[in-house]
Amino acid sequence: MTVHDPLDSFLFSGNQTYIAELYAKYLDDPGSVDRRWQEFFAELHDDPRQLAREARGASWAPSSTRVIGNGEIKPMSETMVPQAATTDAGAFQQLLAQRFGVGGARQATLDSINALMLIRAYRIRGHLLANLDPLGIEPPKHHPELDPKTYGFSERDMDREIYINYVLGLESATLREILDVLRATYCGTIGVEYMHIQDPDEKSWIQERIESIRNQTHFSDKGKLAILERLTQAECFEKYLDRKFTGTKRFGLDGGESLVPALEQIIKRGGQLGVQEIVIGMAHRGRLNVLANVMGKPMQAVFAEFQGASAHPDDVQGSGDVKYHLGTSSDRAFDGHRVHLSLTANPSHLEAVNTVVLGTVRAKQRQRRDDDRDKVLGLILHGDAAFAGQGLVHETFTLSGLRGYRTGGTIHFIINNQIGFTTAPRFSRSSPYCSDVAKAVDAPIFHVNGDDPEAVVHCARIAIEYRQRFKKDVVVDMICYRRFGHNESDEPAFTQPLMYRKIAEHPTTRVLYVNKLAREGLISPSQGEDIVKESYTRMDEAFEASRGFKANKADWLEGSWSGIGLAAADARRGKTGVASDRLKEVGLALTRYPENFHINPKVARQLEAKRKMIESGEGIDWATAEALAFGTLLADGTPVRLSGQDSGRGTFSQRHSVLVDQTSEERYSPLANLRFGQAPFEVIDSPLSEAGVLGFEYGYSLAEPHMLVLWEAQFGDFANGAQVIIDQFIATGESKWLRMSGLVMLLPHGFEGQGPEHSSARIERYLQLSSDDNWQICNCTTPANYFHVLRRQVCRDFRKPLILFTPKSLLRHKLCVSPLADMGEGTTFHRVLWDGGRVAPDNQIRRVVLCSGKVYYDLFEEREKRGLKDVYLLRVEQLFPFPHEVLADELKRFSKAEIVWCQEEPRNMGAWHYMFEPLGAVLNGLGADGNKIRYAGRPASASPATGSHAKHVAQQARLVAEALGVADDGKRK
Ligand SMILES: Cc1ncc(C[n+]2csc(CCOP(=O)(O)OP(=O)(O)O)c2C)c(N)n1
Repeated sequence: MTVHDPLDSFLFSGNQTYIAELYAKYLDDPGSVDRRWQEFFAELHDDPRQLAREARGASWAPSSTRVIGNGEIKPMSETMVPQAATTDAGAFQQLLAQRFGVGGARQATLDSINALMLIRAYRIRGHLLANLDPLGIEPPKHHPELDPKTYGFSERDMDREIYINYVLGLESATLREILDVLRATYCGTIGVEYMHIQDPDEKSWIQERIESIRNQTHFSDKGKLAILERLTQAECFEKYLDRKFTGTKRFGLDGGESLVPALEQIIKRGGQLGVQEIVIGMAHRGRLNVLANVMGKPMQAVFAEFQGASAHPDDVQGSGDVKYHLGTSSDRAFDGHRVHLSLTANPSHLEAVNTVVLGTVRAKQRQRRDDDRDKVLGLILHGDAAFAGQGLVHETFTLSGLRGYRTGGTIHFIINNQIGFTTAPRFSRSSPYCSDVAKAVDAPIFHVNGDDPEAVVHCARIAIEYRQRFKKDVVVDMICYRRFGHNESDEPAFTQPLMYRKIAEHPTTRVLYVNKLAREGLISPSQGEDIVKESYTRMDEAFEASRGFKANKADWLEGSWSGIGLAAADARRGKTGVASDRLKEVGLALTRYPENFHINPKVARQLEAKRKMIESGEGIDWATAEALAFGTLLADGTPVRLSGQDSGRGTFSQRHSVLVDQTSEERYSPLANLRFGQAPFEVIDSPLSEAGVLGFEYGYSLAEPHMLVLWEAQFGDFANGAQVIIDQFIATGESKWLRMSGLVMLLPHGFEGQGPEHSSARIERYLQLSSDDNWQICNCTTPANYFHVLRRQVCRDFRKPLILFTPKSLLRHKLCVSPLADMGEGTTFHRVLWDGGRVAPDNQIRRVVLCSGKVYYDLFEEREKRGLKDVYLLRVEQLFPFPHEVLADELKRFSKAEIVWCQEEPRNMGAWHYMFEPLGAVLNGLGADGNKIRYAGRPASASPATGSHAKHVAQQARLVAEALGVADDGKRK
């Protein structure tokens, strides 16, 4: 159905005078009018509640003033003041008859409805006609829904008075005036998309906020000068760098300078609205400019880094990073409001920093007791190509409204320079705007022409106001251009010759603004030049000071990190054992739930089994050991946060950290109800995302060293989807950016015949990334060691990420249990575990089989079954840092024995390639031949595991037999 059809079929059928009445009925109850009329009114694309609001008139509409197209506000004449704007159809008719005469009422009714439809079309699609592109590459196209002709209006109708009942703040106006208002509001240098928002309050807030002022802030002279000053600083900074360090990569902001006054506005207005801290994430483009001109990083430090100085003092280790990835923090104060700013360090991988920022924001909100989430704000800057292209952007939005992850809305600012390296937008997205993904969460989107700095600042202001009010994400899409190549040594004309010819002729935003202010008589062009000179003088001074500049302090281990230090070179045990009465107290509390709670009978049995374990102090299984680790930390005041897919129950139904009432679905967590005064426990079933959620938890751990923060993969190999977070942040963050993290990654791993996709957590990948003491990689075989390794994370005075391979079948394996005493006072984590069976004296040991993880139990059971006494099993529980001394101590007992490394992973996977060298070195150190380590495991393979269960069983039997040195049929080789 076209917009026009119903007009033909209904309006000209002789029943026109009833339309208003029908319309009012429709507003009250859409079902009360004929289906075809419903369709007709529904074409207005809105919900009845919103229409009713409009029919009543805007809440902000001046009751005694009349606004016309040019924004001028005139007093309404007495005769034009209605009794009250109303939805009552009779009153509406009466009013029209009064104003337009009985004969004119019919036309007036039609005009009103048509005008209303036109207005609504502009609200929805006015942005299509907006002047958004500073280069004017593609002029706005005609759109029929924005053409008055579509609604039956012709040129002749332009000056006829139309009653529109305070929509747009106008009681009545001519079509010409209405169009003027609409074009000023919706088609100027700002195009707003907000009509997709489902929530009526949010939608009408935006509508009122922009329509009441025709979407324009009238800046004071002081405000305009401040904008000019910030623009000038932004432009001169890039030019100065270009002049002093010609050809050096800086990923300049040139063409997008309005970003700087816009960020100032967010900080300033945010401060007025209660924001105390802003966590910023951004990529390369304009980062140096933001560091210097927004974050207040001393210019001499920036210049010194260009001259090769390190960002850190000489005595601080680490590989460092290029200057356009570094983070920093500072305080800014506006009008007495102090706002702490921190720019998160980020890797080259675009958009990867997004959820890291969110996690940090959430942690800081907790630290500041910011329950309303209005004190700490996340602000993420994006490039247009990256925003449209990277899936992590979607994951970022997905987290925005979820329990456990929400941060009260993020401001997204897109520096939309209409190019991604060399690729034009039409080749880099299928959607009309780069920002369209934001519509998935109903975020309002402000497209704004970057050459109108006042409009950009205006949008920034509305964005922060919206965020503070509704605690939801909002997007500013600043359309600008990139004056030079992707970086400063790049030739853009190879691929965009026409665009770059236009850019070459295009004056800078600053020049355009100086001209505008000169036209307004606020400054003379020479005053604009004075501001430029001042800026250069300041930078010259900083440049001079930069020559001898040396960073004297590394910006780490401050704030919530104070008291945390560097790791020592010892066993790093920490005090992880817990007094037995505390263990029992916590253990029994784990089995309690409210009396009237309708627990699932199977879960009740599990809790009962747990109670017996605790009471007897024997047979503590994996999940109970984990709960004891969490519970003892909580009881002693350390909060625990675990997030992952289905982590509350646990993928393998092992955890049940959240009990669900079988009649009401109410949730109860024993770990959150252990004792009065305990620390909070949070377990969150995450959305089905790996990269986004892992990034979030990493970000959380960056801000909060005094909490056990864990992320759990459903199966270990799903972490592949988060590889960028693992490679770019977790493995390297301390080395590149001096940022510690105590994050734990729980990765279910083990070859149990479940096929290629659920067996391997890809141990080899983590081991390959291990160096420089960057993290810890453990694969524990006992619940007690699991208990200790978890507690160790927060019981020492340094933090390192922990990559922990966790079991599946061992969760219910009769041998995989520990006595409570192994968690008691004085007990500790063991990097290497000795043989748990009865074996021959050391000098009679024929073989030492080293292994890690679940295969130990396969080896153990087979050895016991075969009654072998001369094979010793040594478990490497911590693969990295490699436990040289402990292994040397153990292995020196068996000087005559053959050394075997056994693994269930294929030869090209697992720990084999990693182990060979350091284990060989240990053996060489003992006078043995380190090259003679034997391999027992699956042969090399492209896929981690077979899909055939029978084949799996045969392979497993073979590798176990090989390791034990017996034939597969049970005979000794
Ligand atoms: C995930 C990822 N893929 C590829 C790159 C290489 N790369 C660096 S910048 C860039 C273009 C980015 O374009 P856009 O997001 O529009 O930002 P701009 O550089 O134009 O500011 C590309 C492809 C990268 N850094 N990250």
